[in-house]
Amino acid sequence: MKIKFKDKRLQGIKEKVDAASRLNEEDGRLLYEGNDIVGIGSLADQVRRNRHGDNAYFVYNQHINYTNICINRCRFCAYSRSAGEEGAFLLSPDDVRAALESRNREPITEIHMVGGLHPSLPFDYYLELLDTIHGIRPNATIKAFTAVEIDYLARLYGRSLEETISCLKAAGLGLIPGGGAEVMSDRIRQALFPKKIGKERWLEVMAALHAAGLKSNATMLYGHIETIEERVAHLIELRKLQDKTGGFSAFIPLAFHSENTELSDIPATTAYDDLKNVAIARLMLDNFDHIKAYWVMIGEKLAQAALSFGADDLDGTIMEEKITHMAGAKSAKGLTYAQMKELVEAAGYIPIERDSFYQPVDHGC
Ligand code: V47
Ligand code: SF4
Repeated sequence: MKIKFKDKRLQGIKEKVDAASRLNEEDGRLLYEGNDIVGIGSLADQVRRNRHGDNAYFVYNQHINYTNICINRCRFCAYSRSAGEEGAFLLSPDDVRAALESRNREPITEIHMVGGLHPSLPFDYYLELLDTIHGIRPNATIKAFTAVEIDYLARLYGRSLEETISCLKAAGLGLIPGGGAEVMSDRIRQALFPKKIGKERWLEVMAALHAAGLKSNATMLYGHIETIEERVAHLIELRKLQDKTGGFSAFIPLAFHSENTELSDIPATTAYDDLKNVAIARLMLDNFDHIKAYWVMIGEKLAQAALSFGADDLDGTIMEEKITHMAGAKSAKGLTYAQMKELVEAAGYIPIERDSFYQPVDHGC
């Protein structure tokens, strides 16, 4: 396919993309530095179409946040509270049961559950959460606990990573969400999330999860203090681990929202940067099948446009999102099945309801 680039330097990148030859650090920098958004988007769309044609995926899912009590208190997080602070919450397994039962007429196939690092819950609490969800939704995949939470559980309860993962898996854990790596840079970690695990441990936990047969996603939180070089290095680290394990399913760029955080003077990301992050992920992460446009963070309308800039997935119905809305997100808190389908169709794509492993779902109706 011929593309007329405004930025002629993209021609060299197109030649590599056409030859299925891997983009390097310098290519990544050039893509981020340039301003030919249509050129970058067209290249990403070419790769996306080769993999997925006109298909665009979404999942019928429900988010549960079991606690916002967290000992890490990352500077970019509006969601977390310290124990005893106003606004702190902790759901009991019965509360989780009630949240799931309030939706029990809907054919939900995935429960997405994450929380803060609570200082004092017994390990059995986490097993009970999984057991409760499994009891109510035996056919749904439980996508829960980021690499940060899994590392924490292993350390807090004195078990090895492998033993911790094995217990959680036996209790019903089916897939791991991508959060927690933020941007893999010691500089940014020191400045924004000094108590959170660093790059090496995040990658180690992900590798252990993949070795245990669990798939995971990966994310990058952008739009705060990170440089272009740090974004590119982050993508390359993910790509390297994916070469080794093949365990990543989707990559999700996460647009930073600053309201109610210590970084509230940082302006919202632009649509331009949001689309660029989707497109560049598609081009750099040549070994990732799926690039998600997370409508919660970039808005429903831009997520539709992102389907033509490299994304093939819109995440899902979600029901009630907290992390981004506490930081000022203006998107809906959840969407219906019909709205998800309509978003995809109105953008000119074929809506495919998928399960957590990108298999088409047929509700038989
Ligand atoms: O790791 C926290 C991010 C992540 C803010 O795997 C913020 O399918 C923006 O990982 N502004 C958790 N982002 C969410 C997450 C996720 C979401 C949707 C789908 C999947 C998936 C994973 O949320 C955290 C952090 O990077 N986050 N605060 C904020 N103020
Ligand atoms: Fe805790 Fe996660 Fe918020 Fe950091 S981003 S403070 S680890 S809930």
